[in-house]
Amino acid sequence: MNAAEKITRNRALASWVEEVARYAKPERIHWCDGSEAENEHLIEQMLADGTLEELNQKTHPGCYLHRSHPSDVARTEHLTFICTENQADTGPTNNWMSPADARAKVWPLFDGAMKGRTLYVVPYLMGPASSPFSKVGIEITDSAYVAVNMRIMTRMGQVALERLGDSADFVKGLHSLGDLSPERRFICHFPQSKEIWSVGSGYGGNALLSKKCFALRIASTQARDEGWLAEHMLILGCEDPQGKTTYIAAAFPSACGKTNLAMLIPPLSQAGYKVWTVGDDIAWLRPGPDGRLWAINPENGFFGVAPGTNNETNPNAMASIGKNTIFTNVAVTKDRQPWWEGLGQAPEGLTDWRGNPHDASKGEPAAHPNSRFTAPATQCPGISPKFDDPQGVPISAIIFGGRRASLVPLVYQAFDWAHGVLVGAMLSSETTAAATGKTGVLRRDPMAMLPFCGYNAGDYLNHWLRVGKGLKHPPAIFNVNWFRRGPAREFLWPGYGENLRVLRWIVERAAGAGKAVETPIGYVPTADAIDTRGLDVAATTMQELLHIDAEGWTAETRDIEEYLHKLGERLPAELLQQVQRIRQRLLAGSARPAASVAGRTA
Ligand code: SAT
Ligand code: MN
Repeated sequence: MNAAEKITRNRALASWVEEVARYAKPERIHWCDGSEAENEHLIEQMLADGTLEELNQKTHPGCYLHRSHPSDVARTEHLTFICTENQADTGPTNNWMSPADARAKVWPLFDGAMKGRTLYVVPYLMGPASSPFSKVGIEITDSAYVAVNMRIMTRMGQVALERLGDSADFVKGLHSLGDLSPERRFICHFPQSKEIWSVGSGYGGNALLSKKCFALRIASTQARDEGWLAEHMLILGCEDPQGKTTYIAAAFPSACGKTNLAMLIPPLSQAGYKVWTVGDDIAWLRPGPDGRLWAINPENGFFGVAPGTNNETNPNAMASIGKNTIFTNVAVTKDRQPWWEGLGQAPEGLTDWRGNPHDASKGEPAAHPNSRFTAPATQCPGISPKFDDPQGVPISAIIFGGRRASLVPLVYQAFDWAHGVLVGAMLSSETTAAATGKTGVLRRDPMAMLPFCGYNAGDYLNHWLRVGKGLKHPPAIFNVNWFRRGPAREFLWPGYGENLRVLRWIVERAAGAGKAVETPIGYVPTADAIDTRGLDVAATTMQELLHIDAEGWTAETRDIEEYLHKLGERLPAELLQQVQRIRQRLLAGSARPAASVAGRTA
């Protein structure tokens, strides 16, 4: 019995662990305390059994490589279910399974699943240790790899058990690798009883149940019931040369540079500005007693995509992953350094993500396109001093963004919260080859929550409207598009660090200043509102980037209307009215300079 087990006088927890153990029949049970010694022991054990390989300890101290089963390399949305009694509560955007069917079909897969294995009890806390908004989860898993990843991604061990005390209020996550067969792979969520069952996968969001399963799918239903929002958003603080920091939350579908934005380093031309990272993936947002929206990052680490990460695109991510990081499915160099596409010319003697000598002539990447790093958030040089603040940070602006080659301008501001909810609901992105094999296919992804909202999408959008109505000082809402292209498919906007110039306009607008033109779709910066000094972007290109094409937008409103109808009967009528109002304005062809938005306070 170790210290963690000893402090558990929690009856609900102890009896659940016993019940699972009786059924899954592990060889032994280990209660994780989250200590350094325990971590070292687990790593040693995984080095011995081949689950982990050591990386170059001189260049990458404390870093290890894991290779997943080749059929288990990403989250599997089609095997992910929300289990509610009533299918309508799950809604049209989620896969549904009745709790009875889950019991009949999925529960038996845990029968004896842990034979010969260790059952790890992983207590974890989502949110800062002393925050009243943090929540406890317990993951039972038969994967030591999951246990050590959870130690990076969450506040894991003793700290969570202490917080839990003898309360029965925790999210129960049951995970087994099973036989890793996609035929017997399921990820089931029970919002009613706050349970998660995951079997047949050891990868990422399928197995680290704190992340998408708890902090988004289960938490979104808790947030609906308790009056807050659990969102797929980064959180950053933008500090100006006077030392004033404005906090922004931002939602992007995958492959839109979310991690890069969260860790942005201002270019030299923007000296005096600084971006602080509070979170890179998930935000829990609550109305505060002051009428503002306050955010915490429930996570404690980054589970980021490796390919494309380098010292140009994201130096802070590179610094974050220099030590104490677990790499999954990356390639390795001859001297055992992690390697992926985007780090320059492939060196001689690479080993690919499957562990085979890399043959560059085949044209296949050496690292898996979804290869990942798991790194402690505190290793990020730009980590916010408010990262551990129990109250979180006050959010002045919310950004939605997608990858759109045309139509959607570089940035625009919603007229008000309700219009902003529509802007979020309209979020869409063109797929990249890496993700789907098809490029340029438009995928609608409301609030970037399509695979992560744990309940009916119509109810969800209603809940957003309701939360806004209760805020005396709602954040201003914006849409950005870093990915507009010119006639030769070239990007019109340089992106990366230069996105700070757009953030500056957003910060100004959120404070009730900043110059804008009122267009039918929202407020767009005036030609001179975004600082382009020192930037190699022609005035005509800026015009193009900020232009609103009435015809194209009219077609877009029809498309979005059609999409919203697919979200079913529970869709708020208010959003359809919003779309119609935009179309009327487009037809009337209005475009006039706007004063700053009344009533916004910083
Ligand atoms: O695998 S995760 O769900 O954690 C990351 C992602 O796919 O977005
Ligand atoms: Mn994500």
